[in-house]
Amino acid sequence: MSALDPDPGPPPVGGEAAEVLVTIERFLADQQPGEASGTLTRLLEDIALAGKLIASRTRRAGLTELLGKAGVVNVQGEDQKLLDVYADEVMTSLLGGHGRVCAIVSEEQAEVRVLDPDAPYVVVHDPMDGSSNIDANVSIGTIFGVFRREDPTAEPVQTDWLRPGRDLVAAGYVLYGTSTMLVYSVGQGVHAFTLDPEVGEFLGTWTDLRFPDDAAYYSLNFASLPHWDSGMTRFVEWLNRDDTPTLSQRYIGSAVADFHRNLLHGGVYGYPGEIDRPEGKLRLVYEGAPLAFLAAQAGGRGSDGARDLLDITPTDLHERTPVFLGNADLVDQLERCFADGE
Ligand code: AHM
Ligand code: MG
Repeated sequence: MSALDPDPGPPPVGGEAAEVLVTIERFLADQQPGEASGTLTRLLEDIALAGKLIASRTRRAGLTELLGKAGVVNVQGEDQKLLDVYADEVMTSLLGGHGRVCAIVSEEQAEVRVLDPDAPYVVVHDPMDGSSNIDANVSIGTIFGVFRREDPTAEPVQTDWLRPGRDLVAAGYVLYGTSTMLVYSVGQGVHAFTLDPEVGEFLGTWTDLRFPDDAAYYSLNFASLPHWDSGMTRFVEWLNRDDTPTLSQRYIGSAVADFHRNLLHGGVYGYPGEIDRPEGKLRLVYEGAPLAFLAAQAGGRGSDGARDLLDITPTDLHERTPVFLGNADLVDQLERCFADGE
């Protein structure tokens, strides 16, 4: 798609094609005309700009020796790739200094960074999700969530960022795939924009995305099957209960990309807890909660297997949780499979 050829093609089953050619900036402004200061709109525009910069660097990664490791280990004990570091720096530098973002929580930083103590919003983000896929030229993404502080005049406190996903006022992701797409919600449906590299703008592609009723995929890393407990085993049996399964299996290993495909085609993504690692791998604050917010806005759900991910109040910035995201009926079924063993 380009600005000169604005037809985004047939919409996914659960969405509508954007009716007019619109930039993300114009769409945001039109969508929230009542927002007194426009601060949240500006903040989301800053994230869109960060997405463009990261997309540009991602496209040239193989040429600029950005592939490979930065030589440091992040707070999760994982190798940081150079693109992780770059994406983290871009997000921080674009979000700070405008009086909009009080504090930022990042997968790549051990501590919360207070940018502007008097500002009204807190941003949580995974600047480069799926980074183990970078070397192989596989889709990766930036996940973000936005909280509004209850009292911006007060000193920033832990409860400004250790909050349940239900308190998010916005969430989204930028997916660096075959094209770059920004998908977001401010609590009024889920909208998707595609970066036109020729004009450098995110252009409206689909509005009001909804998980289609007939799900196509489930996304699980079956290498971990021996480590899953009986609830997961029951769910896998249920998924494959017929001779002719209705769902096909797809697993990219970039949560944001797996989520995006399942949002368009219907399905469920899961990173379960394991017997020796019941907390799983993914992080609640900047992976599970923002994606669960989007899932709910698209008619789906997020769960840790027993609780709605949006209802969990984190006690630690980097808290891990089992994560299941997708069509509501599939997530409901998964919870039943876990509950059956209790
Ligand atoms: P990351 O944030 O360090 O990239 O880790 C999270 C990623 C998810 O995007 C993905 O679903 C998962 O880790 C893949 O893990 P595994 O290789 O164990 O299946
Ligand atoms: Mg991640």
